[in-house]
Amino acid sequence: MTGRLDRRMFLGAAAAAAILPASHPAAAGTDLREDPTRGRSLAFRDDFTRLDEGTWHAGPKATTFDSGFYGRSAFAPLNGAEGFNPYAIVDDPLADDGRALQISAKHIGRPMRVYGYHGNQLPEFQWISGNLQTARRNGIVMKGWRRGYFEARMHVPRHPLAWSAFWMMNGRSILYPKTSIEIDVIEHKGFEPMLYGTYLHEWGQPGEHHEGVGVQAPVDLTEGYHRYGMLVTEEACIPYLDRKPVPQPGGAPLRWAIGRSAELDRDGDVFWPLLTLALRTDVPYPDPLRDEDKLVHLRVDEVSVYV
Ligand SMILES: [Ca+2]
Repeated sequence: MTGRLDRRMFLGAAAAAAILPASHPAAAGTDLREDPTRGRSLAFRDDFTRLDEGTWHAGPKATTFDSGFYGRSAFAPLNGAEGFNPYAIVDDPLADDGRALQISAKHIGRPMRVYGYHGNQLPEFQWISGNLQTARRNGIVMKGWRRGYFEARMHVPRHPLAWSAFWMMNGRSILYPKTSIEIDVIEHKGFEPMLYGTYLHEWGQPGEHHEGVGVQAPVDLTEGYHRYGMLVTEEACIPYLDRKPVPQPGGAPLRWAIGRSAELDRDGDVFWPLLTLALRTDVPYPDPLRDEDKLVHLRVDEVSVYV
C-alpha cells in the first residue's frame, strides 16, 4: 500500500488459482490444509459490537516514511473529516453476531482541508474514507503479534474505485521506515468481484523481496462475508480464504518465506493490523460519477488473532 512499486505487476504475473477442496491430501510436515485455528488459542478478537478507541487508531497509515495517505481519498480520524464520519457500528443480518464495523468512502466533491492530504484541491481526490489500525505514528503499537493466524471476516463492496484491505505492517517500520515488512491478507478492487490480491512485501534494501498472487474466488466476493486469513509462522506466511489455504499452481498451499524472520525475532518485532477502505488511482475516474457510487461501504464482522 506504500506505492513504491506498482502492485499490478504482482497480480499480472501471478497465476490466478482456484481454491482447494478441504479434503485434499495433507502436505508433508505441518498440515497447512487443516483449519489454521486448530491447535491455536484465541489471542484477540474484536467482534465490532462497539468501536474500541483503545485498540483502533484512525487516520493515515502509521508511518514516518510519508504522509500515510494514499489513493483518491483521505483517511479520516475517528470523529470524521469534512462533515463526514466514515466509521460506524451497524446492524447487519449477515454478520455472525448481527453487528459489524462499517467503513465508508464518500464523495465530498469540493476543496477539502485535510492536513497533509495530497488531494484536497484535486476534484477526483475529494473523497473521505477510513483506515483503522492498532498502531500510531509515534511508534506505539497498541496490538501486535509476531506470529499467529490473523483473520478478518469481511464483506467487500462492488464499486468502480473501491480498494478494500486487511493487512499488517511490522512495528519497527513506523519509526525506521528504510525497510518494512507488509503482509496483505486481502486487497480487493471493487470492480473485480471474484478476484483479490494477497501479498508479502519486504520493502527496502538490503533484502528487498516481494511475493503475491491473484486469488480467483469461487463466488462473487461482493455478495457476502468471507474469512480472509494469513498464518504467520516463525519463517513464513501462508494465505487462507474461508479457512482453506490458497493454492499455488499445481495445488500445494502457497507459502512465502519471510526473509527478515531473524531480524523480526532479534528486534522483538510484531505485526499490527490495518482495516482500510481506499480508492484506486490507476483506473480511469468514472465519468459520469453515478449518484449510487458517491457512497460505498466496507463491512467487517470481526477480526481475530490465534497464536
Ligand atoms: Ca460482529
